Amino acid sequence: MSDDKIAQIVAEARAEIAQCNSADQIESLRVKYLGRKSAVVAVLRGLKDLDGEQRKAVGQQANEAKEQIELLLADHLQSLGGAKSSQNAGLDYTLPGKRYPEGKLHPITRTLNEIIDIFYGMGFEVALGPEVETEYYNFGALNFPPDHPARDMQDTFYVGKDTLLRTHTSPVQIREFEKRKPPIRIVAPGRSYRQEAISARAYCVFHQLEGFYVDHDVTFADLKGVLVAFAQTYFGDDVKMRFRPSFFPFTEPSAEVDISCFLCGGKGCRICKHEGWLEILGCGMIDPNVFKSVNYDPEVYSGYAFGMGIERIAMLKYRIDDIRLFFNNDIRFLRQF
Ligand code: 2NL
Repeated sequence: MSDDKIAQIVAEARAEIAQCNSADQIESLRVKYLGRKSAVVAVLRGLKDLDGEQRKAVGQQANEAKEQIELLLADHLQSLGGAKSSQNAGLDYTLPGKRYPEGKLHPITRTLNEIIDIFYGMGFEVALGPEVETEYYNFGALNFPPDHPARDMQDTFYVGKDTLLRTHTSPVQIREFEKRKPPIRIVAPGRSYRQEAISARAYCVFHQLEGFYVDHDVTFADLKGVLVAFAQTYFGDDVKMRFRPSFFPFTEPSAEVDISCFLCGGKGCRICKHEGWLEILGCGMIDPNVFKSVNYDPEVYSGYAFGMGIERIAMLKYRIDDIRLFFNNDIRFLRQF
């Protein structure tokens, strides 16, 4: 077939397509010009009988003709659609879509969610409470003596004579104790505030997750079981755990808890400062005086409680060396999570 012949087919197709006023007509022209029995396809089929040079030239022309006719059909179909319904007027469904920027969770939100999920899976409910608290809920009910240094204005943000920004999430737990009866198994995540000298390790705002379980006959062994399960789920099955005696006003006995360094496996590295251990949380058996503040009989009930700083956990997990990065909202930092 000659160049002229191919050009003529395209011209005929163009004229016929222009006359169409329905999608069905367009479809029958698609069959006529591009279907199995069409002239263009016949040319493409006959290529195998041509010699090298000719095959290349004719093949190229036939393919261009096919593309042109396809385009004419698509364009006309679209103009028909536009006339029929104003909704998709001028819409070209073949254009590439718009890319919308992807949002991300803040690394602290993400860390909190992951930790909450682990405790939720072990039967803990989630409770929230106010960030502005009274001295009683933040300190008094938790067995802080009246002259305890943490109550000092140096350490706590007071917003009134008796009101302050909570320095931990423990008041949420006191409020839950008052509202309900054991057995209670709860985690309380949220923002806390401390008036501290700001540095790479300390900031005036941080996030805490505290948890507790109160029932008959709750023991330190129950606490250990839950914390080991948490640490192995979050940091990896191989992590070991160590409990060091410590002191908190609201628990007795109390312990600080380390995990074996998940980076070096306990051999010693930069992250664990060559100790082989990383401190991740504090815990203990709830002090009888805390039970007395909420009218639970400490002879009837016992319970454990624990608390962890989320920034600290996230810094270990993602190897971040300055806590302030979580609060600057530098998009270059946040994008990495
Ligand atoms: C830490 C240590 C801890 C608790 C928090 C708690 C709460 C109630 C009663 C008893 Cl209502 N205890 N919470 C107990 C032990 C340790 O936190 O290092 N936090 C960052």
